[in-house]
Amino acid sequence: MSQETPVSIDTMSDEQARLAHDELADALHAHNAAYYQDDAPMVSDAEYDALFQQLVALEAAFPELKTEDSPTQKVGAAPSQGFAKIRHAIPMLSLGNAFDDEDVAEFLTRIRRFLSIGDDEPLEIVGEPKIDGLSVSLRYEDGVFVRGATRGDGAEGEDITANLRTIHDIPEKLAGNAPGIAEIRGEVYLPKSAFRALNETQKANDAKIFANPRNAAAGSLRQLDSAITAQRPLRMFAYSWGEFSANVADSQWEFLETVSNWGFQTNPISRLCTTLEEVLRLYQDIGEQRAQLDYDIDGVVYKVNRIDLQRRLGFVSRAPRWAIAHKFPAEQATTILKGIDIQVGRTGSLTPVARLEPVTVGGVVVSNATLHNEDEIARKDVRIGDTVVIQRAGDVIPQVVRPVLEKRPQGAVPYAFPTTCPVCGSEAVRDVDEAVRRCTGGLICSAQSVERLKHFVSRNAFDIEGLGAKNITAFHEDGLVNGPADIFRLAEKRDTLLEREGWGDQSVDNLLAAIDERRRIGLDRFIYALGIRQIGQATARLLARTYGTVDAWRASMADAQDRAGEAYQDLLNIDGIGASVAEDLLAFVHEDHNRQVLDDLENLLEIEAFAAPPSDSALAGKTIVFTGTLEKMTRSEAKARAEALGAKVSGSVSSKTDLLVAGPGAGSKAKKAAELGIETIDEDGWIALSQG
Ligand code: 1X8
Repeated sequence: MSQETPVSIDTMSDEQARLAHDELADALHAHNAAYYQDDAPMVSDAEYDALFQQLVALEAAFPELKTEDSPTQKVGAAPSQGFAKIRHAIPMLSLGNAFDDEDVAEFLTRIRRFLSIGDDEPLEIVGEPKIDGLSVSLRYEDGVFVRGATRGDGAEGEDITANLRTIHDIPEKLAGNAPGIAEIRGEVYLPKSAFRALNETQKANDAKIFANPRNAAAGSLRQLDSAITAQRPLRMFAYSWGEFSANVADSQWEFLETVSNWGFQTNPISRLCTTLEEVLRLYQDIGEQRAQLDYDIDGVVYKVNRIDLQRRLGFVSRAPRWAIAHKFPAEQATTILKGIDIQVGRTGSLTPVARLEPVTVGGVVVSNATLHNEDEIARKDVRIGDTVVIQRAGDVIPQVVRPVLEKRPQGAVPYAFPTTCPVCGSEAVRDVDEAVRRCTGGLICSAQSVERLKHFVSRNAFDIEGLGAKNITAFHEDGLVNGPADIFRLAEKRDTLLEREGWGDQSVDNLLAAIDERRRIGLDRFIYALGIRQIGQATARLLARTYGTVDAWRASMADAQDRAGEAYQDLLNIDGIGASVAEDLLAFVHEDHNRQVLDDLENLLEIEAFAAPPSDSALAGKTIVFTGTLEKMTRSEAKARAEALGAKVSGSVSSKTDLLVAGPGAGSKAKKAAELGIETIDEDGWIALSQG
C-alpha cells in the first residue's frame, strides 16, 4: 500500500505490506517523538499521514509486522542520563502482537507452515501473563549476580546493577548448579498495592504522583540513589534468557522450572498448552483473573515451547517468530472534542489531530488524540463540539473511536478538511485512491523542511545528541539550518549559536562535538535519514546491503534512471523492492536539488560501506536465488537463514547471482544459471553450506 499504488490490504504481497508498514511506522514514530519527548504534543512533528488505523489493519493482516516497537504498540523510552550504557551480549527483542483469536490462530498456522508441522502433530505452546513493567537483563557469572541492565533500545540498555541489587526477587547468588555465564531476563514491576501506598506517601510529602504502577516502577528503577529504590518494594518475574555458557533447558517450560530452582520467581499462572483452544482458554482465564492480580498485565505471551524449534523459527525484524503477545482490549473514556489541528508531515501529508478536554484514561491524562485522516473523520462523522469516545492501549497515542451522537450539540457541522496547506498555503491535493491529502508546496513549505530535518536527526537516523526535534525546529526557524548539510556546517556559525538564549561555550562545544561524532555514519542509516518516501529502515538496509557503498548506490541509481537498462532491473530484482518503491527512490535522486544535498553530505561526511553481518560466513555478501521445491525446510526458513548469514536473496537469476539453490522441479532459473556458469547446488548442499 504505497501512497502511489493503492493496493488494498487483502491483496497485498508481503513485500508491499512491509513497505507500507515501514512508511507508516516511520511517520508515527516521528509523531510519537513529538508527543512524548519534545513536550510539544502533536505539534507538527510526524508525517502523520500514517493513519493509525491503517497500520492496525495492516498489522492485523500481516501479524509478523506487529513488533513491540511498532507505533501501534509502544513509544520508545526516553533516553536518560546518569547511567552507564551496557551493550546486551544478545539483543533484547520485542514481541509481535495478536489482538484477537484469529491473530492467534494465524500465529500458530504460520509456525506450523514454517516448520512444516502437520495439523495432527502436536505443537506445545507456553502461555505466560505479559507483565506491564520494565524488562531487565541480569548477568550471573559463576552463579553470582554481576550486572543488570534495562532493555533500552534492545541493543543497549542502562547499567542499573545497584538498583537491581535492592530487589528481593533478584538473588545475589544462584542456588544449585548454574553455568559460568547465565543471563536471566524478566520483568521488574511494582505491585498494585505498593503503588497505591507509594502514591499516598508521595502525596503526603508533596512529591510526584505516579500515573500508574509501570511509571512508578520505572521511576524507582531509574533512581540514581539506590537507597530510594530500596524503599520501593519492586518485584520481578523471570521468563527468558540472554547469553548462556551451557545448555540448561530444552524447552521454555523446563527453563522456567530451572530458574525457579535457582531462586527466581516465575509466574504461577503460566500454563503449558497443546492446542489453539487451550491457548485461548488460558487467555480467557487470565483475563478473568486480571483485576484480582496484584500486578498489572496487558496481555498473555505465547511461546513455542521447544527451544530447538525456536532456533529454527528465528526472527523477523527484531521480534521472534516463535512468540507473540496476545493483548487485552484497550481502555476507553469519553470527553469533548474542542478542535481539530492539522499537522504537515515530511512528505507534505496533512494529519488531523483532535484537541480534547483533558480526561483520564487508564491512569493517564489525555488531551489530544489522533483522527488519522480525512476519510476517518468523514466516516466517523466526528464534529467539533462532539462528545467523543477515546481509547488508549499501552503507551500508544490515544485514538478517537467515535462520537456520542446523543450528546451532539445543536448546530454542530460536519468537519471540512482543509484543501490548502495550513503552513505554506499551497494547494493540498489527494491522488486518486490515496487516503492522504498532501501539501504541494514541496521545497517552499517550511513545515515539510522542518519535518525532513527532524527525521534526519531522529533516533534511527543521525541521532545527534542534543539536536532533537526542538532544537532543529528552532535552528530552522532562525535560518541557521535550512537543509541537512547545514547541520555539519554549524561550526562556522559558532558565534550565532552563542548569541542564542540558553547557549554558552560549553553547550555549543558539546553540540558541535556531538555533530562531529556523527560525521561517520553507516550507509543504511544514511539512506534512511534522507527521508525518501517509502524508504523506511528495512528498505534502507536492503539497499545498503545490495549496493554496499554510497558511490555504488548513487552510480546505480543514476544508471537505473534508464528504465530499460540493467541497473533498473537489478533494483527491481532486490527481493523486497517493487516498482513503486523504485519510482520514489529514482524520483528522489533525479531531482537536482536532492543530488546537490547528497553531494554536500558526501563532502561533509564519511559514509561507511555496509558491513554484512557475520563476516566470517562464506555466504556474507553473496547473492542467492532459491528455485524448485525445498523438502527439508520451507522457502521462508531458507531465506531467513541466508539473510542471517549476510547473504542477499534475489528472486531471479542474473549475472550478479553467486549461487543458485535448486530443488526438484527447478526450471528456467536453473537453465539460465547453467548458461551463465553460476554455481548451482541442491538442498543438501545448501544445508551443509548454511550450517558449516
Ligand atoms: C516481554 C514480556 C514477556 C513476558 C512477560 N512480560 C513481559 N512484559 C513473558 O514472556 N512471560 S516476554 C517480553 C519480550 O520478549 N519482549
